[in-house]
Amino acid sequence: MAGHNRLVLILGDQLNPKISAIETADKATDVILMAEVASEATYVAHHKRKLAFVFSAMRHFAQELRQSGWRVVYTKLDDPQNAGDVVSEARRQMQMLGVTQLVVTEPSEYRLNHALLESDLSIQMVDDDRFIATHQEFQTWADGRKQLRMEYFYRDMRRKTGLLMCDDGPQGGQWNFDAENRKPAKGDLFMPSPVKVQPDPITQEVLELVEEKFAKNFGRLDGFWFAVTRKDALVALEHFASTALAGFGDYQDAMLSGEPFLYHSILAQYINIGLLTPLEVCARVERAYYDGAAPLNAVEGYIRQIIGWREYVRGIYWLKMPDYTDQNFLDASRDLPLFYWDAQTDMACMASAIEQTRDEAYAHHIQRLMVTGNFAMLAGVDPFQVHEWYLAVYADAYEWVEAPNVIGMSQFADGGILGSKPYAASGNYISKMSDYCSGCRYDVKQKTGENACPFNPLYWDFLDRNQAKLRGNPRLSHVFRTWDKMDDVKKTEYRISAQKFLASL
Ligand code: FAD
Ligand code: DLZ
Ligand code: SF4
Repeated sequence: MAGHNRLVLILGDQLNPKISAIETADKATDVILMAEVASEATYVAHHKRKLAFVFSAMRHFAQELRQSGWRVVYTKLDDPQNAGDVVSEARRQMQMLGVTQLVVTEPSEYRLNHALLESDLSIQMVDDDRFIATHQEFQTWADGRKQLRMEYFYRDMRRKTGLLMCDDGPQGGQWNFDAENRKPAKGDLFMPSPVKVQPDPITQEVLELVEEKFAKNFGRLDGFWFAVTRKDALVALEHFASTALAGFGDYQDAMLSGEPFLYHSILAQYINIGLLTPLEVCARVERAYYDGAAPLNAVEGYIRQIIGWREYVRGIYWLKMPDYTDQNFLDASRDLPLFYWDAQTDMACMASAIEQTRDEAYAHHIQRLMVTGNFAMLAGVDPFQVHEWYLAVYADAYEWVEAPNVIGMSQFADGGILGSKPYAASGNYISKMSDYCSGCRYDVKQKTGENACPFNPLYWDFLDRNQAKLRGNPRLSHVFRTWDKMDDVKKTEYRISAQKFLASL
């Protein structure tokens, strides 16, 4: 096939018409390659909904590219000629087209980035300019700092983007309004719901493919409602900005039974595969503040999650890979309990978060951090197994964002690179921020014994077990003081209750 200069590879999380690889390409001479490949579909046992979401969004994106005049080669998962992995499929297509040069926007995960760079293909890898900070900028920011803390990085990102900035500094005179956030929610609140899209024939075909080829994977496909095009993802953004954003700050950390979404945006899966860009999301949210449609605490809090946390975790990932996912600072070695897959546990908070994860491929931040994540850390589960679970079960999960959140923030397995102390909490925190405890067989007020909330003895047992590594942490000095003041009988009761519970897992 003479006349084609280069093959432009577009990966499943690069579905934006302005992605840098496409910006460097020429419609007249270059061909775009998109491929559904077994290696990407199986490097962890992804949730069925995540697979269907990615494949359907890829197929829709290929159709849009063709409609706008690009020549697109698209390999479906069940194509008998499919080479099975990204590098081999690119090589096969390059040979068929007689093309010697491959162009790709840098893959977001180390694994694939490395596989492409180590391959025998002639590759032009271009920066992913969807992110606000370049690798070099993050490296420069991190160089020479004793501690990497998100808050200071975030301020630089505010200055760089100009979001919520006025001539004399940050809007409202403060960088961060979290003191006004984090209220518990009541069941009778008005509850916005995300926009739900009816599957079209392309999505239907993909749903059947996933049901057939990934029947044993975790998760439910029925009721699939994710947007799979940029157009519908923009509708979802608009809907969030006009219905839920105003309550985002107040109820950011709240949890309610039967309410999986609360005032969250449910946009991460769209942002992470390119249907929306982080900056356009922030610009829309900022407009809501200037229009008087949402208060500053909500808007600043939301923008911080994206230009602060999202960029910061990506920076840490690329700074610390390839070793980051093997970190195990607390030497935790327990196997992930089976109930992370079947939700068969009497702990109402855990059952609720896991059932919702199975049904929606979604749980919000506090469920991920303070329920399933907190439990795994307190119980001493092997952080790599926890990491693989999170990478598999959420529709928005890609290693560059998942691993720092799991290994660093939630399991403290990096020993404090990402966060300054472990997010460990007893049942009291969950009771304060949710209504789960009223429907639980355990009693959150009981500290030890058969009916005590398991988070209570596990919390103290965790601190006791890990004293040698955690005692020196200044942010934990007050909890160790409380532990030290406890009499030996009480301490033994905590230890025995925790051991009995762990033995029952
Ligand atoms: P909202 O609550 O509406 O937040 C707005 C946006 O901010 C999100 O869409 C996301 O883009 C960004 N954001 C918020 N918090 C974070 C954060 N800590 N890190 C990076 N971005 C953030 N996020 C992922 O995108 N993929 C993951 O695989 C992932 N795994 C996580 C694992 C654990 C243990 C924890 C504690 C957090 C994880 N997060 C992950 C971060 C966060 O929980 C999700 O981004 C969020 O729940 C997605 O839902 P939402 O779009 O409704 O977010
Ligand atoms: C997540 C995913 C899945 C399930 N399948 C594919 C695929 O078949 N083809 C593809 O190009 N991308 C897929 N993706 C997204 C990739 O895993 C993602 O682009 C890389 O992990 C980024 O390094
Ligand atoms: Fe969870 Fe404990 Fe409350 Fe039960 S009592 S819902 S286990 S925090």
